[in-house]
This record gives sequence, C-alpha cells and structure tokens, in this order.
Amino acid sequence: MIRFDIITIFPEIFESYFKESLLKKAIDKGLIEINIHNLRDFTSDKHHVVDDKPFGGGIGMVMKIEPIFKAVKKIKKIYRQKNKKGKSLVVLFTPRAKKFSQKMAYNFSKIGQLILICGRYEGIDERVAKYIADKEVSIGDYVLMGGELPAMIVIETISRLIPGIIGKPQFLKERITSRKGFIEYPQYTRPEVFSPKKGVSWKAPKVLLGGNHKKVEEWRNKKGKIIEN
Ligand code: 6GU
Repeated sequence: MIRFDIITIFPEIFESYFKESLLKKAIDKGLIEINIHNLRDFTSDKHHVVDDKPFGGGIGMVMKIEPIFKAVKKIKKIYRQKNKKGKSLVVLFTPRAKKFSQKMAYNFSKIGQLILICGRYEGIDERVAKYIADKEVSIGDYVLMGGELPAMIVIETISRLIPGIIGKPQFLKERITSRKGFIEYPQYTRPEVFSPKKGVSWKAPKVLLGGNHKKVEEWRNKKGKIIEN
C-alpha cells in the first residue's frame, strides 16, 4: 500500500483522472491511497495567499515557503500516527531537476508515503528544495505551467508497478526481462489485413500469426524497447 499526498493549489485538476482511470480500481482495492491537499488551506491570512514577489526583482510571482512547510508537516504527522514505521519521501516537481525514469518509479514504489509538491507560478522559494524536499523531479526538458501533470505521471507510473493493479499479473511478468526491465513491443490485433481504401492493405506481421512462440519472442525482442528498472 502506497499513500500519495499531493499538495496543489488546483485540487480539482486531479479529481476526474483518479476517478476514471485504472487508478480508481487500485484505490477501491486498497492498493493505493491518494489524498489531495489544497495548499491554500495551510495559509493563515484572510486571503489565503500562497505567492509573493521575488527578492531581487523580476517578473512573476514565487511560491512562499510557509504554507508548504505547514502542509508537509501536517501530512507527515497524519501518516506517522497511522503507520509508525512507514517512511515518507517529499518530492518537489521542478523542470530543473533530474528526469523521472522507470528506475526512479521502481525505487519510489517501495516507499510508504510520497508527498508530492506541485509548484505553480514562476517558481518556488528555493528553501523548499533545500530544506523540505528529499528529492526534486522533472519529467522532461520542457517547461510546464505547474507540477500537477508531473504528479499524475509519477503516480500512474508507480501505481502500475504494484502487483494487482494492472490486468493479469502473469502478463506483467511475461514482459519483465531477465535484466529487470520492461519490454515494450509493437502489438497487433484483428483484422489481419486492414484496407483503408481500395487497393491498399495494411498487414499485421506474418510472424505473429504463425503460432511459432520462439519466432514471436525473437521478433518482439528485436522490435521492442527495454525500459530498465
Ligand atoms: Cl516537474 N514542472 C514544471 N513546471 N515543468 C516541467 C516539469 C516539472 N518537468 C518538465 N517540465
């Protein structure tokens, strides 16, 4: 059981996704737990301000440290009360960090509580990275408007590694290679020949239709990409 705690100023972004994907089944089966926290609930001023002007000047706004500090403290405490031996890891999403990978997902899947901080605006006070976060994660070399999509990506990648979440466990096992990676190969299904218009046929590879398991495996190993753990 992994517990995900998301800290965001846009909690609604997550609702439909977690309600309609395979993740809903995982939640219903008790394999994962996802809690969404509105950062504004951790402010103490009347207007629930979570950002401020950057020191040194410049355009845009910067997310303040205080509400994030309070949120993380409270969320860790809730978990500790329920699960005395569980380990928490605080992840901060920022495009400046090391890129998320299958290997990171695999390591994260062993942790009891993942606290995911989603930044917005032009940045987050660097003291969050320095003193509060255990790990900074980017999902690629491009700039998004916030950490909400990265949080969903990280949750989905980790969740599908948990036994019992996707389809038949033996299917997942079949695609785990000896090197502890995951092989992604091209798939086909009926019809064997698809004709988008007269005189044109898009065929499925013959090797997959012949029933020769060894040949099929060779073909899949040749065409596939191994995503290492
Ligand atoms: Cl984690 N955050 C933002 N804002 N942009 C990104 C990213 C994260 N990863 C890639 N681009």
